[in-house]
Amino acid sequence: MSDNYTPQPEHKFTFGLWTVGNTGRDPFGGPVREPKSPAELVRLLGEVGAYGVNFHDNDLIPIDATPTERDQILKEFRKALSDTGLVVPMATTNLFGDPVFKDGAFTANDPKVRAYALQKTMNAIDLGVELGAKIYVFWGGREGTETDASKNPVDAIKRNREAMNFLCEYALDKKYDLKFALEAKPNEPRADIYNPTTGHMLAFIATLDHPEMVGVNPEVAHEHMAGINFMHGVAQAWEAGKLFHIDLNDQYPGRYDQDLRFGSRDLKAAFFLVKFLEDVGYAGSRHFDAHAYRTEDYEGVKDFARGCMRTYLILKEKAAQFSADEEIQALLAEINADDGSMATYFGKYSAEKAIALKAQSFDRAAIANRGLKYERLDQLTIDLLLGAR
Ligand code: GLT
Ligand code: MN
Ligand code: MN
Repeated sequence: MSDNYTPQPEHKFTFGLWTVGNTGRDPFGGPVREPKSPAELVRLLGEVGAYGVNFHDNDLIPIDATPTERDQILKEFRKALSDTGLVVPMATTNLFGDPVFKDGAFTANDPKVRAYALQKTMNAIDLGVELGAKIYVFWGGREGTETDASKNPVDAIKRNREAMNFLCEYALDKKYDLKFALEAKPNEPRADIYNPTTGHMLAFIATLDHPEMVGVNPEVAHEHMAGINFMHGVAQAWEAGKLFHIDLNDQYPGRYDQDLRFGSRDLKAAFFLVKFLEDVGYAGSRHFDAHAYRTEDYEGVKDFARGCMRTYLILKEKAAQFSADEEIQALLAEINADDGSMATYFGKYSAEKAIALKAQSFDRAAIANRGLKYERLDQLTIDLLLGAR
């Protein structure tokens, strides 16, 4: 049965192989689910109605696979894609799992590690493009420190920049139709990670040789770990033309990286995020970078995946309801009322404007006396979210 909450291809819901393939291992305990092959995971995603699947090079091809094993895995993966109709919109490199990356990849102090990271990424880009990826994510989970005695952060920034410039040139040289999306995270697995927030990433991108082909991949959990408003960061990326991809999940602030089901922790923040993405017409993947609770078997993993998409679609409906709600809209119109009397002072600077504005008198007390009705507006939003309107 199909309803408003049934995922459709146009919703662009995607999952990483590492998300539904997560076996529940954590720092305190081993796996609780048997691993599934990439092809099996594609079929699971097909069953729950996802549009696409993303992967790290080594989610698909183990780091030590032989060429024959590689061919066999790829054959089964392609077959599963064509049987289910799933596509591969994004790919990425695992630059954090292998012990060689214990001091980072592009920012490691050992030049052999830095060179190997570039080589591994070029190969992984080839693999991703071969399977159709148009977005390539860089999450530098190990690009950080435990002790700042080990590395000058300016060196780390320069090494990171050099690597990104090299890889942009590689993609251009190969004539790949590919854009890069940089994903920030403040900490974990390193004690501190460089470029810890989406805002830092945006500033870093502006310093690259090919900023036009590099954007961001903000993740809800990562900005919540930093205790900041995720939607504001997303909006800033969007306004700068840099929202190339998004990782949706949920997270309590101030804790380890929880990667909870989308909307399961802070529904109100999730609502304003969905509302933003839908209002501006964000056309990229809605990628769920989360995993099922460790308590679950694979039926629970499907419940988790279905839940992510269902919550998104319910919130999308709530966003439309917000825009159509007469009382809410009347309040917004009142709050944003503008009699035009100040228009002459805005826009581009001129000396005349500055003189006129300096001569203008303002009744501060009268202006400040006006109540802004945000309490009522917020409660109407809450009523709407709780189904009381
Ligand atoms: C890892 C991390 C995610 C990144 C993935 C891409 S891997 O699971 O926690 O946030 O998006 O490298
Ligand atoms: Mn992520
Ligand atoms: Mn995460």
